[in-house]
Amino acid sequence: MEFVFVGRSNVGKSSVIRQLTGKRVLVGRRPGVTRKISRYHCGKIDIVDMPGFGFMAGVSREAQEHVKT
Ligand SMILES: Nc1nc2c(ncn2[C@@H]2O[C@H](COP(=O)(O)OP(=O)(O)O)[C@@H](O)[C@H]2O)c(=O)[nH]1
Ligand SMILES: [Mg+2]
Repeated sequence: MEFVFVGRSNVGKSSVIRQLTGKRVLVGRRPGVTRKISRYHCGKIDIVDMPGFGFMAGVSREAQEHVKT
């Protein structure tokens, strides 16, 4: 089974995944910390962390377009 966390940037997706899994999930105060799809194996469940939709601080326009794609 797979749970995919999607939503706007900086709303706490990665923080929730960190709490749920106890793994070292990268979280940050600025939007745009999660830029790649990350998969965390938890027994029979896979939790997937996605980059957020919307503004990313300090990320080039080109890189933002890449994330969106
Ligand atoms: N006040 C408050 N801040 C939170 C909460 N959850 C996460 N944050 C903070 O929101 C910021 C963004 O969190 P992050 O998990 O990286 O968001 P993501 O971009 O959706 O993955 C970080 O500074 C977190 O510490 C919460 O429940 N309450
Ligand atoms: Mg994140």
